[in-house]
Amino acid sequence: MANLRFAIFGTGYWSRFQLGGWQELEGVECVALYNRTRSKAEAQALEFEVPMVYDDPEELLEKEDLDFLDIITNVETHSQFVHLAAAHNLPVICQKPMATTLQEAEAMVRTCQGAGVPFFVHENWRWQRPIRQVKRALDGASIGAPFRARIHYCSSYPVFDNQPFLKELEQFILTDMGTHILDVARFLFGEAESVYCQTHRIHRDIKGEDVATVMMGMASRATVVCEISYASRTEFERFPQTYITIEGEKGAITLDQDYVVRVTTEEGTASKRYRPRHYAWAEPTHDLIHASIVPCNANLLQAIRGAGPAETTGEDNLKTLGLVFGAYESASSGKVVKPAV
Ligand code: 89Y
Repeated sequence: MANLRFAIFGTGYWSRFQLGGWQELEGVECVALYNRTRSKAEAQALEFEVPMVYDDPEELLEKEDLDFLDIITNVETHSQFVHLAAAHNLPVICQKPMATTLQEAEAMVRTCQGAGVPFFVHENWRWQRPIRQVKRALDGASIGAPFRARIHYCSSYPVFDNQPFLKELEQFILTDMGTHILDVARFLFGEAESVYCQTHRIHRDIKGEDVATVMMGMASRATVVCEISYASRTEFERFPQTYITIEGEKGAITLDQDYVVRVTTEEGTASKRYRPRHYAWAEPTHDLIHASIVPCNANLLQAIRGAGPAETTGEDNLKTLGLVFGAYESASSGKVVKPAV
């Protein structure tokens, strides 16, 4: 089978990890990079042996024969480039968050549906090895139906050092990390029926909120609380680990510090550590996140090949954004709201 050929738009902070992730997979090759500042694309092309570089997205799409497009630009340009891909009948992947507003995201999904163009969101958090194991344990049903869960992602990691643009976002932690954490909630517990949220801004030098607490009533009747923060001093700093506690009718599952998953039933507790793999292109401090790019890309690739479904289609990710924007609505009104999608 011939390799699937794709191009990347955007060669900033994240794209080198995305490129590393793609190079772990068989049957797919990046043939071109676009970036507004050409020199950045050239440097990355050299490092990852990508043959062509462009500073004009239209020119790239005219000259290259592609099977799909991977958009890794900043969020403000996602919509423009997804519409461009749809106009070229090109299957398209875009980074989270899909868009800056729900309306913009809905238009992106609608346009791709109308054009018959497959559209995916690169939502990798749910592909982290320990989180997949929590899902397997939950599906194994030994703990019975879950009635309450807590998903906890809180640290004082200096996130703005690597990604200074995050300081400028009027809506920060729910768009940056809420997209991931609320998506994990949907992955594990299904859809929500109600959302209540409170936020805080603790860092003085940023525009948006850096702490959010979201409580959801799920269609399954379970209660799920998500705690998200980059302003929480902890005894053991474990960025970027997510901790999870699930209480079920017959037992409990926890994902604790250092990737340990514990399943407790009346028979006792079974525990095992699910460390992420380290890839040569990944930053060791970010192994958990970077390693999850590989199965996420593999899942999207199988869908692009028509060999199976993708978990994080644009349509599916709208529901995650419905929770994110529902949470903002609740935080500003002080009321319990329905998910915005
Ligand atoms: O941008 C965020 C992401 O997707 O994972 C962690 C991060 O880099 C900082 O919050």
